[in-house]
This record gives sequence, C-alpha cells and structure tokens, in this order.
Amino acid sequence: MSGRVAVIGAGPCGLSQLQAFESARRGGARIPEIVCFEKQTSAGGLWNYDWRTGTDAYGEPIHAGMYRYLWSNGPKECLEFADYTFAHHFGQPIPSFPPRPVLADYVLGRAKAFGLRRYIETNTVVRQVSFDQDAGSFAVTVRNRDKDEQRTEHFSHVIVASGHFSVPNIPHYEGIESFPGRVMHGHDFREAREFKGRHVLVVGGSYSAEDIALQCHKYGAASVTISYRSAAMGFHWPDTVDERALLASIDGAEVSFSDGSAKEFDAIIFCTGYLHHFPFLDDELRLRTGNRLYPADLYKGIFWRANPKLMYLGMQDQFYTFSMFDLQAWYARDVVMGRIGLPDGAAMDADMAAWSKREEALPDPIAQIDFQTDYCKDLHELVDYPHFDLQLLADNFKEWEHDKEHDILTYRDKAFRSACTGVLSPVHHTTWLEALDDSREAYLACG
Ligand code: FAD
Ligand code: NA7
Repeated sequence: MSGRVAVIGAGPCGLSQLQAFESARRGGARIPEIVCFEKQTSAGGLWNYDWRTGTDAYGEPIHAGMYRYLWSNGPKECLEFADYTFAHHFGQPIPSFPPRPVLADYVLGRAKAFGLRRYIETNTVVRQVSFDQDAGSFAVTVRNRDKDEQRTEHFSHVIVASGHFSVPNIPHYEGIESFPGRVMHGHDFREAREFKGRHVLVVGGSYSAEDIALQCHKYGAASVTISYRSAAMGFHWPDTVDERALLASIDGAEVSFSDGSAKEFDAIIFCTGYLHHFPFLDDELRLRTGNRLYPADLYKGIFWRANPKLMYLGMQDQFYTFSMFDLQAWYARDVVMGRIGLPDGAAMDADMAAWSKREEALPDPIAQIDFQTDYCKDLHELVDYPHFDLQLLADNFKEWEHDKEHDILTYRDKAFRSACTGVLSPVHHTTWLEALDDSREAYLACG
C-alpha cells in the first residue's frame, strides 16, 4: 500500500508500533514504508540505563530516568506481550517483578526476534513536525547526530511515541537556594547508595516518591521523609520512613512543613512528576495535557482529533504499559492501513466525552484499573492482536494494589499468573529487600 509513516521514538511504544506493522507484513499484507527516528544510540527508551544526567554526548537532554536497582513496580504479568511471552523469551519461568535489565532484555528481545531494527534510524533527533494542508502531508525535520546532518522528509502519517516521563516537573520552594545539600529531581536519581546514612526528603505522593523512598531505605538511608501535596500514600512504612504534609519553606538545612513540623535534611529529591513536552511539534499538533488516564483531544486515546493522521501512543497515565501500547499500536496500524475507519467528528467527540466524563468520576485506584482495562478491551475488540485474558490482568492489578497496602516492603515477593499462558510464576530466590544485585544473571539464577 502507499503511504509513509514516521514513528518518533523507539521506546516500548515505538517498538510496539513497528511490531504491529511487521506482524501485518509477516501475515502477507502490504504495509506502508515505516521510518522510526530514535535520538538515543539504541532502542529501548527509558529502559536503557544511562549513567549520565543533564545532557548527553551531543548536548541533548538525557532521556533516560531509570536508576540502578530499579525493579518493576508492577507484576510482569500485567505487561506481557501476547505475541511474545516471557516464557518464550527466557526459556524458563521467571518471577513476577524483574529488575530493569531483565525487562529491557525482554523488550529488546522481541524487537530482535522480529527484525525491527531495520525500521529504526538511531542517533537521530526529530526537530520539527509541521503539517502542510495543501499537500496533505507532514514535513518532518530530523538531525542525524552521527553525520551531523539535518534533513526534512515527508510523511502521510506521524506517530508520536516519544514518552512523557522524561522531562521533569520541578517546582520552586521558598528558601531552596539556601539548602546546603543535594537537590535533584527523580529523573536524575541513579544510585541509592549515595544516600546511605543520610536524611532524605522526598517530595511527591505517587509512584516515583514511593519507589525512590523505598530504594533509599533499602540501601541504608538514615531516614526518609515523604512530603505530599494532596494525600499521603498511607502505606505501612518501615520505622525510618514517614509521610508529612507539604513542605512550606526551607531555611538552610531545615525544612518546615505545612503541618507545623520541621526537620533537617541532607538531600531533597523532587518526585513531582513529568511534563508532556513536545518541542518538536507545531502548536496546532501539540498535545497539551497533564498525567491522566484519558488525555483530552485524543480519539481512542490515540488519534489527534484535529488531524487524525497524527497519532500519539502511551500518553496516558499508566497502570497498563506494554500490553496497552501494543493494543494502541495495532489499532493505529489498522487505521493507517484502512482496515478500521474513523467515524465522523461528532461521533469522535461523543466517544471522547463519554470516556472523559467517566474518568472524572473515578473514585479510587481500583476504579482506575477497571477504567484502563475497559479502554484496553475497547481497542482489542477491533484488532487481530492475540488473545490474552484482560480480566485476569485486571485482577492481578487489584491483587497487587492489596499487596502494597498489606506490606509495601514485600509486595515484590509475590507471584502472579500469566494472562497469556495461564501459568503461575515462581517465587524469586531472594526477597526484594535482600536482593542487592539487580543483574540479569543474578535474577535468572535458580534458587
Ligand atoms: P519512553 O520509554 O520514554 O521512550 C521514548 C523514546 O522516544 C526514547 O527512546 C527517546 O529517546 C525517544 N525520543 C524522545 N524524543 C525524541 C525525539 N525528538 N526524536 C527522536 N526520538 C525521541 N513502566 C512499567 O511498566 N513498569 C515499571 O516498573 C516502570 N518504572 C518506571 C520507572 C521510571 C523512573 C519511569 C520514569 C517510568 C517507569 N515506567 C514503568 C513507565 C515507562 O514510561 C514505560 O514503561 C515505557 O518506557 C513508556 O514507553 P514509551 O515508548 O512511551 O516512552
Ligand atoms: P506522577 O504519577 O505524575 O506523580 C507526580 C506526583 O508529584 C504527584 O503525587 C503530585 O502530587 C506531585 N506533585 C506535582 N507537583 C507538585 C508540587 N509542586 N509540589 C508537590 N508535589 C507535587 O509521577 P511519578 O514520577 O510519581 O510517576 C511517573 C512514572 O514514573 C510512573 O509511571 C512510574 O511507574 C514511574 P498530587 O498527587 O498531584 O497532588
């Protein structure tokens, strides 16, 4: 078929998109020409560990934000590829909460098995995307950093898969200039041992705050205080970890909180989330949203309402990750290839309004899980992505939530059942709290 598709980013979302087209090709379909531009030197997105912070060797902002000793914060059974299972990739059953190198190996393993590399131009940054109304196509300007060359190419469709957990949101607090210790955002956190014996303040009340606090505790911080804006996470923290209301001001090493308490700290780590940041998109193409389950202006959570030839993947807040990305990618592919038609504007608006209204009324994480499950089911209905048990997957998420509430230090020691194979995973040979080696070899070694 005719058409030319640009995919921006070869992280998990971009790779899902390439996988979707490749699987159609292997099924005998004629697919459009696909070019995936990736600014890093290899695919993998955030799952690539980078020791650097700030800027990279070419002066570009570092994309990577994962740290050493990061283990999956959800069961792997909740992100398994239905067309490439963990059992298939590793050739052995593996436990439910793998460390980063193991998940990176899995994501890149599927890409290798399906030969996706051929679609990707690495070390190439997308600088500008504009839509030419008269030509009905996109002009995409990229810089190949190896060659130090800029060029513009034209595409019928653009799929933005550049992620939204990479550009940190960093608030200002009065007096912070006077703080004598380390101040950083979680995006630059790499090594928990840096905080051994230290008193650490973590600002934020979500996944990053939770996990960075746990990492600091695990690797020997003297104390960790988590300062929240809206609500305490309320887990049963170990004795050296506590939660307090939002910080109000900073005076030297002393931080005052809005509940009237104060404490001295050695370091402040902002875990205050990320910005959806697309400096390479023209204004009329740019998604503007916070981190939410149903971002506005995206029909089916994918298609830019004002111009559906532009698509976004993975822009939602995420319970579901890789499996949702696959479903989005399959759906986007089928629209590009004319297998699925888009309805008229009014029908798109009505559909988006219904999802948004439902999102606004969600009372708690369990309802949020059901919402994202239904979203995935809605996508799955129309595409030929292999069957997997989305209801079991939702049940896994809910069990995981309960495990965390029961004991935040042991939730990663639990085992879950695969929604693809039905098989219960083994329990890991070492508890998460005692496992200090996050290498693939250590993780895969038998007990
Ligand atoms: P990314 O992984 O961010 O990939 C985007 C890609 O686009 C990158 O390779 C980047 O280099 C490229 N790119 C960006 N801009 C350009 C440009 N202008 N030109 C060319 N290329 C560009 N998810 C889980 O499922 N489990 C976890 O345990 C988990 N832990 C996390 C921990 C941290 C600290 C963070 C930040 C996120 C975590 N996530 C986790 C969520 C994570 O975002 C997803 O798993 C996944 O990486 C999202 O994939 P993506 O492709 O959308 O984005
Ligand atoms: P999230 O989930 O977007 O959460 C951001 C948190 O930061 C959230 O609790 C916010 O509070 C808090 N926040 C935002 N701005 C401020 C200010 N100004 N002051 C205090 N607190 C603030 O991002 P995460 O980094 O936790 O998680 C993103 C991904 O990384 C996730 O997928 C994980 O798997 C890893 P709020 O609750 O809105 O009041």
